[in-house]
Amino acid sequence: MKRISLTRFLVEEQRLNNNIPAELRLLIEVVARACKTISHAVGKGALGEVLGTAHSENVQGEVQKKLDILSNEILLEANEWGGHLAAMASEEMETIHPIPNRYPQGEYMLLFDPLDGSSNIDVNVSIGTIFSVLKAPEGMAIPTEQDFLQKGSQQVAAGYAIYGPQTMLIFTTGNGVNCFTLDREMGSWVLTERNIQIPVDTQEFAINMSNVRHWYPPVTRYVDEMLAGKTGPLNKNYNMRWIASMVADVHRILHRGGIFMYPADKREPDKAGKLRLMYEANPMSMIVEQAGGASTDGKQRMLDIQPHALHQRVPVFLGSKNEVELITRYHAEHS
Ligand code: AHM
Ligand code: MG
Repeated sequence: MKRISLTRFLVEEQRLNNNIPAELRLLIEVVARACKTISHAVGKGALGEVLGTAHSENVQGEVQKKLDILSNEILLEANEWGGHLAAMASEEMETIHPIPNRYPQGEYMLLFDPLDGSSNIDVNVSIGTIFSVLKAPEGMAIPTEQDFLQKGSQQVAAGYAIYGPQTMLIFTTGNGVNCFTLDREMGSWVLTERNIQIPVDTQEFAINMSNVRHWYPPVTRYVDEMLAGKTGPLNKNYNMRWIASMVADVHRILHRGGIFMYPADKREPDKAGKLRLMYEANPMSMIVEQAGGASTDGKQRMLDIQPHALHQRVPVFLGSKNEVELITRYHAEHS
């Protein structure tokens, strides 16, 4: 197999398609390097004394794990000094993190969920890092939280690293989705899949079924129809998978098709669901669309939503195009 490194891929991509400016290339390489460090810490587990809770809460009131905090610090430190960023924002930090003025300011802003799937950390199940890249406002002004509130369609890059049996990096700069595997001996990212495409039809769904009693009618209807199988209205038998790591569930869907759902439910008066628009839904939606899939909040295209808060939550329906269109239609019919 001819080995194409991440660096070579990025340089050639810039040369051929001119869609990865030099600073963005640097940004992706730095994020990839940080993910390698996180992967190393995750891989050590109890031997690195990184498992367990940190006895602190994040801005959403969720208990933080030691690895949540460590991964956040690794990403901040790696990205502060390179001159490619103007500011960062993280699921684990209440407010934005402007680049300290001892370092040069760059033209991009980076958002991340440093370690997604926290409930899986201590049980050795796949977890990941999700990232999203936006352009900073023109001029040299220090970005504010308001500057981050851009629609997902404004993202210039999005990706995730998955820490599973293999460590992989999947990202898009708006020109398809490519996958790199970490060669642990060499310490380098190697291109292992080009232009991933999600099958438009599927017989697999992912949802936390324990919440069934809290769902709204469009979701109950859709899941009931899937469970009815071949003799039901959808005319096929479905299988279910739920890893409880969005990164791992989306990774599976990218490769074999499927629909991932985290709906809003009756427990939350604001009908927002669990997942975060800026750190989870938007980057995953860009990846899924670039792979030929679809993503909505049940009502509209995810990437068209105008954010109103940094830590905003949103219902998520993404994956194989025909299924996402169906559940979105059910929402319209029940409204
Ligand atoms: P996290 O960012 O705190 O880890 O939460 C997000 C995760 C997703 O990865 C996953 O899809 C979901 O929460 C699992 O939720 P549940 O606990 O309801 O299964
Ligand atoms: Mg998360």
